[in-house]
Amino acid sequence: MLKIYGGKTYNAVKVLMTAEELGLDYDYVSLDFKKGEHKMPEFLKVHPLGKVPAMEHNGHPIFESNNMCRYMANISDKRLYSADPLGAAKIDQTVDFIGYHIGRWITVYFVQDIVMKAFYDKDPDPAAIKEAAGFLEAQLPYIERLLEENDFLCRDDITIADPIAFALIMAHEYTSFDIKPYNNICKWYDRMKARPSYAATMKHLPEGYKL
Ligand SMILES: N[C@@H](CCC(=O)N[C@@H](CS)C(=O)NCC(=O)O)C(=O)O
Repeated sequence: MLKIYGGKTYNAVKVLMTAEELGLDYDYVSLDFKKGEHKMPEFLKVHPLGKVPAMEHNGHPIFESNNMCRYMANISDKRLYSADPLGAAKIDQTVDFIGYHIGRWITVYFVQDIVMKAFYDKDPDPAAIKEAAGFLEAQLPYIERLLEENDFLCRDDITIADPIAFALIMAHEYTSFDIKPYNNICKWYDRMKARPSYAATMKHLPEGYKL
């Protein structure tokens, strides 16, 4: 029994898309941040700090989106991961690079272009966007090169790194983040978006990332 808790956040999209790719049977609960549903005592038993996404598998609470994706791949047939330590390290290296570098700066676009308006009625800070754009200009060419070598980020088939990156890069549809200069990333993005897992995931977020 797998229960996934999410909301309007890219971290939930990573997890839902991975579950869909793996063909897992799950129940989905969407928590409304504006109503504070993620801070209710029941949910704090699943995530002690009241953050989403999180999940319960056979009664065990698990959180941190990348960890959740990896866990789901491990309890499945490992098709999206690797049973070999070196293969797993190569996938984790891409997952970590995306999270600690690319994702760290794409998050600035989410915060400045979406969250500031929705929660604080503030305009984006151009200096913060400029800084994020500068770091992404240095980092995205590496992702572009990975996609020169393979159709997906780690090999010619999908791994957990792809939905994890896709959910973040999806920001370009809702913010001023632009992927047009990166031809391979654009083609990979379209390939990911055409997968049935994307349509199934977005049924849970009918308005996408709009808050
Ligand atoms: N590193 C965590 C991030 C979790 C997180 O910060 N979630 C945000 C939404 S993207 C949240 O729940 N924020 C509400 C809060 O912290 O009160 C992950 O990857 O799952």
